[in-house]
Amino acid sequence: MGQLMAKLMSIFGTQEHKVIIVGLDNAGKTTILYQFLTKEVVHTCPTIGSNVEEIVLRKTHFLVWDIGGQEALRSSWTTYYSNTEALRDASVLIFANKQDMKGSMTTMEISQFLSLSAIKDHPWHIQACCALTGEGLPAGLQWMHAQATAH
Ligand code: G3D
Repeated sequence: MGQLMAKLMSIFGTQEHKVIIVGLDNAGKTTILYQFLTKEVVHTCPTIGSNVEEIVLRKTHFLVWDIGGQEALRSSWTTYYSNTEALRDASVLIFANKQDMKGSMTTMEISQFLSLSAIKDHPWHIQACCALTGEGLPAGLQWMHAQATAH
């Protein structure tokens, strides 16, 4: 059945990819997701749940789970990982949000601080953005789309 669905989806040109958003409280996760949902370049489906939204970009469906960042919830993160492609072909997109704020770290500084260059087994990309204006978000989404359709 799963294979049949995969075949049908490939015939009709739609692919679904599960995405999880993690980050500290107040980082801007909800604002970023909201920006994606309100931009005209992206078609969205009605809200699936309080923290699950579907974003469709050029026939590629992203089922996006904002699973919050509160420490108390972190032990439950792994329950969201099944079928996220997170453990196998995961790509990691880091949004360096709040670039409008004075003193915000640059992508270069964040890369060094998080030792991102040490990530060798997954493609990763750091994208400067400002979720309030939406600046930088389309570029991040394009990267995500390119990664998703490359596999
Ligand atoms: P979270 O979902 O990660 O917890 P939110 O974070 O999306 O709720 O955002 C937390 C606060 O940061 C919000 O402010 C939001 O407006 C603000 N914020 C998000 N992105 C940016 C940004 O790029 N620049 C600036 N300056 N602020 C941003 P409030 O005041 O509503 O709590």
